[in-house]
Amino acid sequence: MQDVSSLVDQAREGRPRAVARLISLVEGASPQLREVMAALAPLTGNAYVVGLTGSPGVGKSTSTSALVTAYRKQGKRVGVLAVDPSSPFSGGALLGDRVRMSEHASDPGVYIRSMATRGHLGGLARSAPQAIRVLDAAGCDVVLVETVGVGQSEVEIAAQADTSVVLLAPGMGDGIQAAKAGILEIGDVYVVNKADRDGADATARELNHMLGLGEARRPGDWRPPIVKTVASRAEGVDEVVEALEKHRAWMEEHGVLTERRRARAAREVESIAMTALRERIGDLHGDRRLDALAERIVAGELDPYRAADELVAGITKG
Ligand SMILES: Nc1nc2c(ncn2[C@@H]2O[C@H](COP(=O)(O)OP(=O)(O)O)[C@@H](O)[C@H]2O)c(=O)[nH]1
Ligand SMILES: [Mg+2]
Repeated sequence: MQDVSSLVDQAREGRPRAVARLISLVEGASPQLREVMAALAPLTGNAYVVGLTGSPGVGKSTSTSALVTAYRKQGKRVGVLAVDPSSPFSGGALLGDRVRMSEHASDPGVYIRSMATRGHLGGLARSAPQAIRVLDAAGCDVVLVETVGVGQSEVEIAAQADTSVVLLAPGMGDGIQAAKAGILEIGDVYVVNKADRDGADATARELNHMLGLGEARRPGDWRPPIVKTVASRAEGVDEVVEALEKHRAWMEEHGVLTERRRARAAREVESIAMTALRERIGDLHGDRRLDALAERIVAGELDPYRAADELVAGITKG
């Protein structure tokens, strides 16, 4: 067992090993999870969390790396969480990410963490916010979360950000894919990357059209901008940073940032509580209380709804 408070102190001093250790503790079902979360709580709420999502190969890691450079120029401390459910732990995508992030590897103002999974997305969706909290508590001003935006859980992870950036690239059939995965609903900023390739303008136009279709905006509503970039040459990245700053300012002005964080926290509590309840109810299989209720139903003394009420009341009393 490790001393959590000294780990937290070290993480706040910017020691990468302490940050890594804390993330490992909150990732798994560590017995120290609760202690870590309690220690982190008062230290969080400062980091601006930006999610980057899009199909594999669209340029998320390249863009993330370019954004890190841009934020470092502003003197900000940056955390990067690369969540890649599509690749096994030692697989190609994360390895590629590491190469694309390698220029930041020796920068003490940057902390980079990959989270991979072998098909356990639900768990990742649950542990990503805890990892974000560790980076926040460790003093990161900005946390960039890269996820592949192809499925519901990935979109869930992306939705844990304050601002969601959706990336597309020309000629990847992205428009249709994006609509399918529902990422057209979550984008606050859209990036058409690989603008050095043919079709970037057409992709931007198509996207603009698709975004406009569902439009029922009132004055003062946020209209997601579309920014064209060549991430591999860092072109357009300053415009992305500018769009992020505008979105953040808009959220603060309209109380949206607090509202989003509150909604996120509520979902998180709900999910933890539901898991706890499900575990307790799971424990009831073969439980005498359940058997007794079942007998009374069979005997016509009780209906199943009343029985369920009694059961839930019994469980929540502890
Ligand atoms: N031509 C071109 N290639 C790019 C651009 N951005 C990234 N790439 C390349 O696209 C490939 C996938 O990039 P990566 O950042 O790993 O995509 P990810 O899977 O979304 O993280 C890499 O070979 C990058 O070098 C760009 O703006 N233009
Ligand atoms: Mg990547």
